[in-house]
Amino acid sequence: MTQHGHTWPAALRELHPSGDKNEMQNTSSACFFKCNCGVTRERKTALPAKRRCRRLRYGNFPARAFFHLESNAFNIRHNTFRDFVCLKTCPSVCGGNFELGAGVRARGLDGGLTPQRAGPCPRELRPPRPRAARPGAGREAVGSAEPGAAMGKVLAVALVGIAAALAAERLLAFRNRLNATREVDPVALPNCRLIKGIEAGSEDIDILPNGLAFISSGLKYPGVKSFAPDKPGEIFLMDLNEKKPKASALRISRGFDLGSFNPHGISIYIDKDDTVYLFVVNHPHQKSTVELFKFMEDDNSLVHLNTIRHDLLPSVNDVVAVGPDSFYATNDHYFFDFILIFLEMYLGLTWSNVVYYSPKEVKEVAAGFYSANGINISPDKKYIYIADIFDHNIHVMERHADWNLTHVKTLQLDTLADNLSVDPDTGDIWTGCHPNGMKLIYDDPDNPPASEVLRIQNILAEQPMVTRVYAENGSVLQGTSVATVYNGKLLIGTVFHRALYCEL
Ligand SMILES: [Ca+2]
Ligand SMILES: [Ca+2]
Repeated sequence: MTQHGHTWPAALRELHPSGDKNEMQNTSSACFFKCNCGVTRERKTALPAKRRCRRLRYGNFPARAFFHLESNAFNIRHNTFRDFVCLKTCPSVCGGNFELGAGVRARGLDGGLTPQRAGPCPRELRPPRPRAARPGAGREAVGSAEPGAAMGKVLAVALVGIAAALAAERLLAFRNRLNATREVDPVALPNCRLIKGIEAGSEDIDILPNGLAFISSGLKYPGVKSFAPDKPGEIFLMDLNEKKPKASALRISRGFDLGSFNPHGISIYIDKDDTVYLFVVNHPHQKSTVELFKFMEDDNSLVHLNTIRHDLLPSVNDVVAVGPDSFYATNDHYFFDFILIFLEMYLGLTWSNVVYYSPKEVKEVAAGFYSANGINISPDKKYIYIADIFDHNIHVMERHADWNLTHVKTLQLDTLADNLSVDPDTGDIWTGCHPNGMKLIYDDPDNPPASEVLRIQNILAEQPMVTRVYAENGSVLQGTSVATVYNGKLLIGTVFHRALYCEL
């Protein structure tokens, strides 16, 4: 008798001698209490694992059998029958050769059987558990069948545990790098006002010795908010000699793709002939370039001279110019794609570096940073300062004649230092900082990223003096990235928010 090419089990053939398909399908539940199929020791003891039994077939009957722990019996399930057929031994190993005993419970069967609800076998008729039935053989056989599966489970649990522990440890380290729990204690400055016209960032600021300040604005950076996502970036100019200085956008010469202008870190270089060059880190179309401009003071414009791209400059954050066409640049990450940057940060990879660029030579000069960000040079040009924003510190590196750098010291802070400015008169380092980097990333309008400005005096001394000049919870200024001084005036810029002008 076949159905769909399979042989019906002997048990059902006995219950349904007619072999009527519909009749057999009416069997929703039956429990066979006696069977004696002469199961071999090895095969029987190999069965009690539920998963293993699931793969078994009831002879040629296309059913799935599994061991039912509660009833201590093997259940057989088949789509044709909507419920279980319950046997006290697994018939799949009997090849259908087993005896039906008394007490068959079934529903919808002919032959005087009482319809009953499906359920486990009656307790008194349950067979002993396989191990108890043949203690010696069972243990021996179980011992030979289970260690592999058990070892696999132990290994799986161990791997999951290790992965979970690693993920938790990385998450904790990630939160620590972002200073995720820090709240800022405010430090007020009395004579400050927001700079009109700057609403969508002032990520970096550099000031000429004559008091003209360049402000890069409109940065769109992966994972960071923008108040003007569709508007190209701009470079603002501000004359700090004026009584009430205003910021105005500089005109940029034709031939430069203004539509994709996405300015980030900047640096001024004054040549021997007093030509002023402005180096601007740019991210057109999610790439990194360094744009070289010449500043035309007469008509407040920038003439674009060159676009610098290089494989060693994949994710530039800031530059410090050291010649009319050469600079040091920080790569804040190895990647520039948001997901990959996030992974790089989350895993705590120290793949960020500093690169020296000149038309003749491009080379890595420092490496091993979590995220090298602001960079600047001492007034005597001997030292390069590098902020590792996620390591909460500033590295002092000695500059050599071949432009290589060697580490001198590291100043540890409790904040995420972004760009670095150097007071040309005193050599003090000023930095705009993110007290809590998590707020910068998550950008909750009710809990905005705060602002903090530090002044570092005598960084080469054994005990440099670090002063919190300004700190604020984000209600005025969100996400400070730069602070720079000129003649008793302080400009404070932000990654994507506004800018502050203060008189000290
Ligand atoms: Ca800079
Ligand atoms: Ca920066």
